[in-house]
Amino acid sequence: MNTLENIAREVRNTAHYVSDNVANYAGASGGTNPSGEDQIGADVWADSLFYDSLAPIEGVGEYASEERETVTDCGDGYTVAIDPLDGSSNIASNNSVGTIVGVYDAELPASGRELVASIMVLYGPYTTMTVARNDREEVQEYLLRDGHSERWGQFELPSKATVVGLAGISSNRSATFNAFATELEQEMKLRYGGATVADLAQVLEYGGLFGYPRTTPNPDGKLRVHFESAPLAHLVEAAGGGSTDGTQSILDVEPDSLHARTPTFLGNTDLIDRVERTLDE
Ligand code: FDP
Repeated sequence: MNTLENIAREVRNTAHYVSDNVANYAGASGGTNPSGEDQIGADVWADSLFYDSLAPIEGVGEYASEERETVTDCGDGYTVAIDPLDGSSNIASNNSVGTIVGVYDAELPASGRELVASIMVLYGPYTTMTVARNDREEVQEYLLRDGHSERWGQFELPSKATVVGLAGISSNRSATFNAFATELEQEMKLRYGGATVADLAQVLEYGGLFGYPRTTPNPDGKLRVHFESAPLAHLVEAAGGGSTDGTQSILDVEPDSLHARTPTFLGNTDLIDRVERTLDE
């Protein structure tokens, strides 16, 4: 089994465990993550589970996590960058959360062009894992249940766009962006929950656009390039969609630090073009 298969297998095994046990950590509080945000106990717990399963894999050279200040050296090979529990502020209200994994053939900081694989796990009413690998043609979706995974079919973004989910309080967004958001909400159904993986899953299933723009509190956007934006852009682009930071594919964003952020838009390519035309004005 090669390294990418071992990584996918360990993500799957750990995701089963997270899915079965996350309720035990729902109310637990944690510290502060390297981006200065409150962690809940589940963030720290999930990070240590994924570290224990991914760092020992032969061919994994570095483990980087949204929950850790620095990269941990663990041998020679790929850098695994992970958001162990994306959208964890949704746990208190018992809404969906996810895990995002990017496998880079480079040390960080690195652009998404160095990604060789991306994985997204969605802990919803049931748990799914979606995998894009540069050595595979198709994006594969798996259903995780009863301790094993079943292939669920290949993933391709629907050509018709029907849902839109845009983050941020409108008074914290630009007037240009708000006018664009109103336009989109007249054309498509609003689907926004506040966990990137879950919101993106709507777009992957129904076609549309997910976006976290620049806001007053987060002038560079909120999502982190290495842990969220680039791996998800890699996955969406492999599924036939597009990504942009407003001017270029997110895969071309060159982060200057481990926890760098970027405005993030993911979805159907015609909508990504419209985002770029609008934000360029
Ligand atoms: P969370 O802080 O709950 O972990 O970047 C993490 C993230 O969730 C994304 O999953 C989500 O899209 C976004 O932050 C939501 O943030 P706000 O509710 O602060 O806008």
